Amino acid sequence: MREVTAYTWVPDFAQGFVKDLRVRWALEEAGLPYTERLIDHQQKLQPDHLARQPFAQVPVYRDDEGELFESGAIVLHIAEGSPALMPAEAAARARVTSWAFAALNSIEPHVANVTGTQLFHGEAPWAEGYLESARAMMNARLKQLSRWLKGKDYLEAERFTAADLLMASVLREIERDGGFERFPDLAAYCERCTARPAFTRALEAQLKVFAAHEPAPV
Ligand SMILES: N[C@@H](CCC(=O)N[C@@H](CS)C(=O)NCC(=O)O)C(=O)O
Repeated sequence: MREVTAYTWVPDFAQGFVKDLRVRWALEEAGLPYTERLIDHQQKLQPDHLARQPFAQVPVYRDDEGELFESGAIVLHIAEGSPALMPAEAAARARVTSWAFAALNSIEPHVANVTGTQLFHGEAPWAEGYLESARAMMNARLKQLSRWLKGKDYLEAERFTAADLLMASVLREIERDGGFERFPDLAAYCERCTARPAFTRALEAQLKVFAAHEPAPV
């Protein structure tokens, strides 16, 4: 069995971006069926969920081998057993792990500083000044990533891996705010990854849940 814990519903700005999408995408790429365990924003605070995800977040993933949290760890776990997401050779597998950490540790925090400030603190008096420096930091990282990807379709040579899945998941956050204007090559890379049918299926699966749990208008 494979089970993904996700939210019943989130506000519009988050729909299509909740991080269970990464897990759904990995499972779709691997061709592995799964069931959903849906929770709301009260249930995420309850002891039984905190025992599964200490930070009151989603996703959580369960399969016959055990239970995991953190989307990156889950995607790598799924990739371990999936040739669609992970090369066979040991050195190449280790490179995928390097790039997975790079996506989540070297790129995502800078992206989150910008997008989180825009979404949650856009009106704050300090936002404009902070965003200027946060954007500069993010763009410095994106420039380095762009340099690495020059002449490559994917992070490691010819083929899509779990690392591209995570990197594209991070880059999509920038794309929605027009942050790719200076990086058309990264926009093309992100598009190449998210044009995959497995991504479309994963996105549809997430959005279908939200549509089914849309709160009644007040
Ligand atoms: N590092 C975690 C982050 C998970 C995360 O940010 N989850 C969000 C939804 S995308 C969440 O559940 N937020 C609710 C909260 O923090 O209270 C991962 O990648 O799994």
